[in-house]
Amino acid sequence: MRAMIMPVITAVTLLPYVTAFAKGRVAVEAESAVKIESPMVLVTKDKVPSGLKFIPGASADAYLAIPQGVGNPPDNPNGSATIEVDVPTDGNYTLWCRVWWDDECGNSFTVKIDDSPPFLFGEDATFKTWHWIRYPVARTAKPLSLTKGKHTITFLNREDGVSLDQVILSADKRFVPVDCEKIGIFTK
Ligand SMILES: [Ca+2]
Ligand SMILES: [Ca+2]
Repeated sequence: MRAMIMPVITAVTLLPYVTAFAKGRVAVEAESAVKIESPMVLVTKDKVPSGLKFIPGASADAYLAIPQGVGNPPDNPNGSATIEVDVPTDGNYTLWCRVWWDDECGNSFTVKIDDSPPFLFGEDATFKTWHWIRYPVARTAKPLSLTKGKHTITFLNREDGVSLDQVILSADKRFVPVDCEKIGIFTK
């Protein structure tokens, strides 16, 4: 009898552990944005807005940019992109973005998820190369708590001279994007 009961007890005790380490992520191209407001622009290898130079190495040869010199708040409060994502599971998420920063006055966005209060994204010191950065930065900080289903991520103009290539929301704390990442919804 004892041998038959034990496995049942083990399975029940493991459940909270599994939930706490929920995985899953959604990865999209920034240029899949459903709404792009000037001076945020779409840049593709074949169609580069005047005054801009195409930055090679972007996934799918396309990205979003706020060109250097167009101005930023408070002088120019405009410029945004809204991206829709389908979150695979309820969970605590890290936002990862593949970005290109021109310089220390072009290394951040203001980001909003749905109607959440806006937060500062970026301000790292890696310039003139495509690289991945995350929010929240510290693993101890409060992650983004999201429900399964559709959500919008809005990138707002905070500094000009910034580009955005890919966007990932990941519930897996151990997931770290490397180069151009596969697009899609991953449940493990
Ligand atoms: Ca700038
Ligand atoms: Ca891209």
